[in-house]
Amino acid sequence: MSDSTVKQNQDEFPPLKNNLILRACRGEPVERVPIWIMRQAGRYLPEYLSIRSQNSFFDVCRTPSICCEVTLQPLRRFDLDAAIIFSDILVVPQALGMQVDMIAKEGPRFAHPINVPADIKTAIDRTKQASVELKYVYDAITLTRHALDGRCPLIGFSGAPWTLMSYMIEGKGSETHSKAKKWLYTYVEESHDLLQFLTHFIINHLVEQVCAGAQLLQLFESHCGCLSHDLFVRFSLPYLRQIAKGVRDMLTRRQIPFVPLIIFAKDAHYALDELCSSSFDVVGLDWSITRRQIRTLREKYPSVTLQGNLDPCALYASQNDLEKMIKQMLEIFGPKNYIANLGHGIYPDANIDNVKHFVDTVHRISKDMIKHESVPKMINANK
Ligand code: 1CP
Repeated sequence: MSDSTVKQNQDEFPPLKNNLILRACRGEPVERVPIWIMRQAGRYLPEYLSIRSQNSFFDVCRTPSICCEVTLQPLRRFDLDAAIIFSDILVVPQALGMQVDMIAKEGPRFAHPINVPADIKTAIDRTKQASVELKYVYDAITLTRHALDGRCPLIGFSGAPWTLMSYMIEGKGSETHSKAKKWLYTYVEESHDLLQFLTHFIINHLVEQVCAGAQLLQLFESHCGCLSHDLFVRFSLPYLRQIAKGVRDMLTRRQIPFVPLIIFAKDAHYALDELCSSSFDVVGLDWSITRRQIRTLREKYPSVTLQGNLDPCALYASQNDLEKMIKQMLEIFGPKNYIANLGHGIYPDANIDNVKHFVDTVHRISKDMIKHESVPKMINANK
């Protein structure tokens, strides 16, 4: 897409009616805390399951009209402050030529995972371009941005290099990721080469999503739980940083103003300092991060917006207990520089009434907190 076409497209989208989440990302005042839910479009919704009963997972991803419908489904039920485009992190290895299937009750499965570095040559085609191979994602984003009619911002996303590399080697989900970790100890140079290649592809994929209409970006580094701090610092963090800088530089060149970048590095409890000082606007925290850690981050990095981190299983609790947990969460994070979310994706058996209660309670309690916080200031101003 040429720079002038991009600019023209951006001007044609309907005006935004709810920019709470963008303000929270910039640290600006909000009247209530914005909330969205990781995996908010998906298997806990009967209307999603009904579409899935007639379409394969990747057909949903590849058909912009269905993709748009599925993205909007949770917004019809809940007062969410952002939509996230329906897609998957594994569309990237697919775009590079790897066959990935979604197996019912099992999850993703690669037909031919990479075992040794020599496999890379046949497994992935380095000439592939995101703008061509993943055009269906960008078409879905443009369609959805129009269909949203400015109701709330649309989030684009990608998997981060280490998470994608580990799937490409393991070929499916794994507890230990020991096959992929073996590469980090035995094929150090080849690992960096693959991570670097993925980094460039991901930067293009994220920038294309913004050009198509995405207003925020989230990077999922889901497989930090199997890394030591040392491995994280060597094989994940440098590429996360490159992506943040690369996306910003490329957007600046295309004259697109500020797009907030969210990093969600699951189980990276050992690297919160590095994440908060790595030029992402928002750091997503998983549900295992403790209240003490959150308080420390707030003191050390007051300008970083935090996102999270209710345990997805808290949605199984009674509404009374859920409300107590939400109140506690809002008190610890505080209502500013904060985006409420779960601390990982919602589970397929989540209680839908409780999801609604989660969203509405975050809005209600935070509105109250903010109103009462501003009273003393108003009294002062009147003096
Ligand atoms: O049968 C189905 O319908 C498949 C279920 C499903 C869904 C709804 C999968 C399979 N992916 C998705 C959509 C999806 N995946 C979204 C968009 C929807 C939304 O958020 O509303 C997003 C952002 C993802 C991201 C994703 N996919 C991640 C990162 C987040 C995380 O959970 O850490 C990961 C790791 C994946 C891989 C994946 N895709 C699907 C499954 C079951 C998995 C995990 C497999 C595993 O490793 O165990």
